[in-house]
Amino acid sequence: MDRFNVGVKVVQNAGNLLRQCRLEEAEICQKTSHQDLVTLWDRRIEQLLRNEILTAFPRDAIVGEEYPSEAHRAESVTWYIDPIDGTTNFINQHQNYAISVGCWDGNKPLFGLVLDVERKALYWARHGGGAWQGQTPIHTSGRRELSDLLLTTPGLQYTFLEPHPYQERMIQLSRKVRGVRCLGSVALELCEVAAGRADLFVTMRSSPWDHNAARIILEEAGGAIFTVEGKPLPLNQKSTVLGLSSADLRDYILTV
Ligand code: 2AM
Ligand code: CA
Repeated sequence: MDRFNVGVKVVQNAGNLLRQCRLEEAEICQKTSHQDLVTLWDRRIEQLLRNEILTAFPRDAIVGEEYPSEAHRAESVTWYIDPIDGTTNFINQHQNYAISVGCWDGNKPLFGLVLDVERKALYWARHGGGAWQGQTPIHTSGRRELSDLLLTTPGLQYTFLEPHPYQERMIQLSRKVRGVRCLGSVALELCEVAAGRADLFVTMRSSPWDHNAARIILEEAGGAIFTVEGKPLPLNQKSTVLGLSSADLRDYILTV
């Protein structure tokens, strides 16, 4: 099996396990605060993903949320994995959370997989092969007027309420767009833009495992991704993120 097929199999196996699990209160821990949680299942699923990927491709590197990165190995291929993107949703809603697996060869995208676990919806893209939800091709929306656009952001407080250098710009943007939605998962929200159900995505904080799978899907769907300053999004660092249904919107959004 090639990397893509191994990735799909591993993500589906992990999704089947998560759908069946019943989370106990004692399995929830605080990482840095009561708003930054991790569960036993984040760790279990990351272990499962790591084991299955490394069994098939022992020379690949893995960058995941819950364990230290594997040192770079003989191959230049790196898998960016988030076992649960939207942990708070997983805990409180048992829906609107994803498994995210992005595979890159150096800085060249290979494929991205984002599984909306409870909806059993797999978003996927191979570089140069378009973007898909299951068997259906997906594409970003053609909306271009600011007043027609739907903005999605995973954390209302971080984007609009807490002070940061772009706060005033974000508040202005929220007044000019058609509406603001907040799902609580970077990967799923970028896929919402990829599928044309939202037009803009903004977050002040995202990690490589949050966005490195969905960014491939968004770009293959016709969209574009930058930092909120409109710069190229780094592959290996935490960053702000601006996701767009089209690269044409970049200058328009940056001057709001
Ligand atoms: P997580 O569920 O994997 O933690 C909403 O909280 C979104 O922001 C989720 O995608 C969440 O990922 C991500 N997120 C939460 N805390 C974060 C942090 N400190 N830095 C970057 N992303 C974070
Ligand atoms: Ca996570």
